[in-house]
Amino acid sequence: MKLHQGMGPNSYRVRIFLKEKAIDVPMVEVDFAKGEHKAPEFLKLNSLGQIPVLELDDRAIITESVAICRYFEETHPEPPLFGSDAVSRAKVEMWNRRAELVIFATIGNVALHSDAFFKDRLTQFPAFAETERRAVPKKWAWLDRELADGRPFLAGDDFSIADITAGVCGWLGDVFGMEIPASLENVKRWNERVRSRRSWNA
Ligand SMILES: N[C@@H](CCC(=O)N[C@@H](CS)C(=O)NCC(=O)O)C(=O)O
Repeated sequence: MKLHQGMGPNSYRVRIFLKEKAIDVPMVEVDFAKGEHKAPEFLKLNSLGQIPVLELDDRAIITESVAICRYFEETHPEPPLFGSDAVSRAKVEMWNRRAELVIFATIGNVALHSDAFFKDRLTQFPAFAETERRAVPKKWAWLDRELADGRPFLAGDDFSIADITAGVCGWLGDVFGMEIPASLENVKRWNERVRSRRSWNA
């Protein structure tokens, strides 16, 4: 088994997940700077030319960071990071989707539409990047209101993939100059909780 991974929030999500589960997987570093993710050999693994990619021993390929995490949840159920009963599983799914659709997508749009790295991948609209940049604090403020009930993690009492996704959004925001507003006490406490885990430096 090999995990093809490298820079960026999606590989980071999987590495954090593996560390939470204490699973050791051989890693292959894919170098964006050298264009390794668009090389013909790599496109055979993932036709979208993106990382991470999990290659199993029988050569089965799994792409999409959350699908890769789900595979490891099945093979290593403890500790559960996708919930442990009907309600908690649904809540984890709900919060992971919300983190991706509300926060990750907004920060991602800023990066996609303003960073030189993506200039050949899409037509960039700098004005859209600016609109999205201004929207980021409002997305965190929404999460702050959600966390005002005092729950420690996004989906409830237990740390989950949803916290990994949203935590990585905080990191991505730092990288692109969109720090979580310091006034948001609930998000600040949650973010510190996530960053203090041993998996954070994965
Ligand atoms: N939905 C995919 C997104 C994968 C993705 O966008 N990976 C980025 C790095 S974080 C990438 O490989 N970007 C290069 C490109 O899209 O050309 C996932 O969750 O794994």
